Amino acid sequence: MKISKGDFKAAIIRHLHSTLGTDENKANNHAWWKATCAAIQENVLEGLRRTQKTHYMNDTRAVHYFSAEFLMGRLLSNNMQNFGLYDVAHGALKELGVELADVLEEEPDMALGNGGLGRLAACFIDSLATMELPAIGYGIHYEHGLFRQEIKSGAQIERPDSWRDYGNPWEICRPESIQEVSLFGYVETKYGDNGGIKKEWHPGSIVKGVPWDIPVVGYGGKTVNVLRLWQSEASDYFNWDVFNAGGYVDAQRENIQAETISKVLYPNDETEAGKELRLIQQYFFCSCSLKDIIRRYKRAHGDDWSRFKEQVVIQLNDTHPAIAIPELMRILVDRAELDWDTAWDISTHVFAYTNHTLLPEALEKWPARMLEKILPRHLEIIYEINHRFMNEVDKKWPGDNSKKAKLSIIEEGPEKMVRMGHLSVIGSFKVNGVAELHSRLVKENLFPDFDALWPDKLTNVTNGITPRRWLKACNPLLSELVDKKVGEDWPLNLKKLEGLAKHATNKTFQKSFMSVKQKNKQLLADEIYASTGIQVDTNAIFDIQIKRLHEYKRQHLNLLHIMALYRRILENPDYDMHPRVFIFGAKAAPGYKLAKDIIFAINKVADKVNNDPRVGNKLKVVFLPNYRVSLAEKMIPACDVSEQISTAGKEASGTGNMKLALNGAVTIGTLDGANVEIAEEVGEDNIFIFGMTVEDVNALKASGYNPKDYYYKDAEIKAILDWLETDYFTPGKPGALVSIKQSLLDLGDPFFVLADFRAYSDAQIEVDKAYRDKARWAEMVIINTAMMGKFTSDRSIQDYVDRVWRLDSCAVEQQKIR
Ligand code: NBG
Repeated sequence: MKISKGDFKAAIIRHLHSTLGTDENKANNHAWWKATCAAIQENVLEGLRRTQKTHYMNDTRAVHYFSAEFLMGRLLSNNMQNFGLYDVAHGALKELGVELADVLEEEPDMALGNGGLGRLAACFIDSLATMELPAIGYGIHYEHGLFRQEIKSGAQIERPDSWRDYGNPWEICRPESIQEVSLFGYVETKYGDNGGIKKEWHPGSIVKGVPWDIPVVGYGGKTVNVLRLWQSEASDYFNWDVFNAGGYVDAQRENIQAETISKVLYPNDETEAGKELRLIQQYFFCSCSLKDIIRRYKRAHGDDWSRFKEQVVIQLNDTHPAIAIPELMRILVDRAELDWDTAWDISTHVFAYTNHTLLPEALEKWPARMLEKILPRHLEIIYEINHRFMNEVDKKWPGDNSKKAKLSIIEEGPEKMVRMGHLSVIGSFKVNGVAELHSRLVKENLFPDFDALWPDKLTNVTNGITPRRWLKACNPLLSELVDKKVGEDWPLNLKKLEGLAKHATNKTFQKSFMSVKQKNKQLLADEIYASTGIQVDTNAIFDIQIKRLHEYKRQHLNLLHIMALYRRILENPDYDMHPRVFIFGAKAAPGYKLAKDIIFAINKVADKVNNDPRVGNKLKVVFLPNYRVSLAEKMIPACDVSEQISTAGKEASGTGNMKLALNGAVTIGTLDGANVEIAEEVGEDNIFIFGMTVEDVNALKASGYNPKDYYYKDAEIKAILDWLETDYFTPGKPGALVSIKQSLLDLGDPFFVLADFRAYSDAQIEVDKAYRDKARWAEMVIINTAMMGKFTSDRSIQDYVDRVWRLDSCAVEQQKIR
């Protein structure tokens, strides 16, 4: 039973009056947004209540997804879609004289993540709720999410993000579930009468974790799970001590320190921060979450720990929450007083770990000294875990000390380091990579000895994306067309899209499909004009690279190719190419100098190209500032060519590649990450694969790669790199772009940009040719959409359920939507 437009209108007005204290005549878009959210939230909260009750009554086993990042984006449109209320709300607001599209724009993105890893977590909790699986997401309630990016004179400037400055209508504070977290201090060893030893941690500081719940509505609106995010506060207990001693100012200072913990998201993507505060953040949310899980378990099972591993599975999203492993051991051994073996048996049946990268700079390691200072008891526990593990290694490889050194959690050296990846593998019952190729490399290169020791532990779960947000909500025109061809249930069963394939050569269908693309391109062109003042022609190829800025993702390879095209046009005004608009969206980590230089270079080349009358409409370059989920939702439906050009072996999976192909873009890419599986699905005729494979890269590395060979051999490469050194793109400032040339020539081109340049350029010529053959292109595009069924996050979640979690779904009774 669904609510009528009239009733929904009444609900919005009711909230305008009694929740917001304003009225129809005074309300601005922000107030309309909040009132609409509040009207939807009525259903959300009813669904949440029913879900929690159902899960409690059925005493369900649940997965707990521990992640330092959840990149949720906006929630209103999604929640409306999931309750089937989108059209009702649209109509209701229209009658009130308000445009839904304008209202949706009022919502700030919830950007509590950096990139792929955080967005994956958001897609996964969407699928978990949709598939009616009992699940809780656990993370940090950052006051400031990922920085807002501004571009000033071509350069990235970081501004604080304040996503909840004017209140967030979705989150619910749960003071009744506050937890306390200990930090610092020392460990006392107590000797019992029976000769037993007991450890007692005397913390030096205690902070409070305040939970905020974000309801996660499944598609269809039946199950509503929660994302529980912890906010740090000074604990009353701690403050009183200082306060009573007359230290009012000191008490305030402690306040600030405690609150610092959840203040900001570290803006580093794929780089370990190595900072004390980061470790404290990690421990803070893990400790709060574990205590929360245990509180819930005890409500049903009291002090009987024997069913804990049956009821609880915890997925560690990368090593960021790895400290949860010794924390659970501490709780079980020191607090619950279980013996070590029983505790370890429980722990190692509860945790599973997902690895998201092979990049060495992203593999977390903490100085043992730092751990000792912040979490002294945990360091002891880690040593004990390691000691017992080393015995196991010795049984398998007797006397082999080099094996031990390789496998040890502790890395010896001038500074003793704790390897969180090793701890995660040892403490988990399953470890997975995020695409077939990546998982193979995890086995072969990252953890080969662990694989030899425990042959069934390492596995693969290829990433996925939620088709609810990444097609249905973000691309209504295409969704409507798809509905007509294959029925309306594809958002729940994405393989249904395969039904489009048989129409791929049908002229009428091609025309409808391409006309949708054209309209989406117009919408993006308007957005580009509004935010940059650049006019682009929608008949041009829209070529898009959107992802964090990183050398391994090779935005600079794209840039060098743009410069090559520019040169070719200048040298030959009749250079034969279909007009193309290269569009970028990317944030660079604030401390990543070369990444910021690449953004600067893209903008400088854009200035020049876009304003050069000799180029005309053939070439345009656009850098859209502040790339984020809501901007992605506008860019992805408009894309013709999807750039997935990382150095083979470096991109664990990629998920943007899936979103773009799903929305009818053709990929130009390397055989890296999930590109490999996308190629398998769409077939080699419907994707442009170029460049070196992992094996080629390894061989070239082994034989000694010298980028200068390519520089001297290929006149075009030489000309482009030399161009970077002049002041052509930065008038009056020669050398402003030279760091890129230096990294490619003098610093050895660590990501093989020059080695792949010619193959890339050749593949782009093929793309150009294919696009000009309208029928061929339309067919390719349709096949891409049709064959993306594998990449729904529902399939990923089903794989986790089958291979890792062993979880049953639990039906929640449908509510009457109001
Ligand atoms: C990223 C990988 C991506 C992958 C996402 C999600 C990290 C550490 N890794 O390739 O680089 O798609 O994780 O798995 O953010």
